[in-house]
Amino acid sequence: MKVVALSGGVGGAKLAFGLNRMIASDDLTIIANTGDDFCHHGLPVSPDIDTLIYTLSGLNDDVRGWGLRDETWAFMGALEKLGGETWFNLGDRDLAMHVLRREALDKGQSLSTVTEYFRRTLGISARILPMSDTSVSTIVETVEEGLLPFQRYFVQRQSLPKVTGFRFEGVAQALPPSGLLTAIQKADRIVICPSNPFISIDPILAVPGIRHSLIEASAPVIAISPIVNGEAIKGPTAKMFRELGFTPSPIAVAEKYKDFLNVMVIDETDVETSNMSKINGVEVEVAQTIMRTDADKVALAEYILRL
Ligand code: FO1
Repeated sequence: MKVVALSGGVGGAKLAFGLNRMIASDDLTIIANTGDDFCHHGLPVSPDIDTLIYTLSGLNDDVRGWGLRDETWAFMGALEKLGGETWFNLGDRDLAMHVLRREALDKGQSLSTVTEYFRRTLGISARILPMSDTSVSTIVETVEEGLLPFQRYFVQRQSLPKVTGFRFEGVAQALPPSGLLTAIQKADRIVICPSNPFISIDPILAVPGIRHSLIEASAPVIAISPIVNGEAIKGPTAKMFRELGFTPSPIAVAEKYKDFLNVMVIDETDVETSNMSKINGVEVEVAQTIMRTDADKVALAEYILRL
């Protein structure tokens, strides 16, 4: 079965891990958000691609959610002594991927080529495709501090400023890598991972051609709600819904995807929606969507593939 999954970082990568266990071949294509990407200390950081690569290769730090397990931080300590900026942490081991990515991009390779190299080298069977080979930058519109580049908002300001909207700079000129739109057309199943709809999935949908190919796709599109009982499992998703004037719930998530969504999978503990059969015409399916263990990730993936 050919499966395409749209994913952000931590929550999405958990389900991607399960899907990768279930489909041990390149029949699985994961489309990664690159709106969080930025250049830091001269190095190109692609947080969601990094998280997917580390999670699918089993090298990730499960507690932090990003970066490598057993990481050390000597580089950050040395940087601090020299008065460098330390609000964004690059671990000693994590530096290797960033230095190699810098070298590859400087030689003229595309982000998709270097991502393909990393996933093959680390033995990941799924294809991981950046949503675009050209740069797209998420900018957060905030009440207190005006426009903030994504990582300044998310990491430096801990998602505290109140959001009024989002911009995806460069998205009008963005180019999906070769094979991305064909993968959607040929898929038997399309999965929207339980990632933040505003900052992880919307940037992917904004890349020219992607939303349209989801609307036109012959495969069913299945989303997993990142909201359970009015709160996000991790991160600022629920806060963003509230600040933008919506009540955070699977209904609000389904509303965002209504032009292409066929099935919304909600958590069995969600009081408001777990007994609904449809949300605005979208089929509702109920499962255990909270993924604490690897077994949970595989079980949710198996459930989605059986739907
Ligand atoms: N997240 C943090 O909260 N603090 C960090 O210092 C940090 C460093 C970092 C380095 C590499 C990388 O790939 C990701 C990193 N992240 C960090 C995670 C990341 O910035 C966010 O989780 C995502 O952008 C949101 O999906």
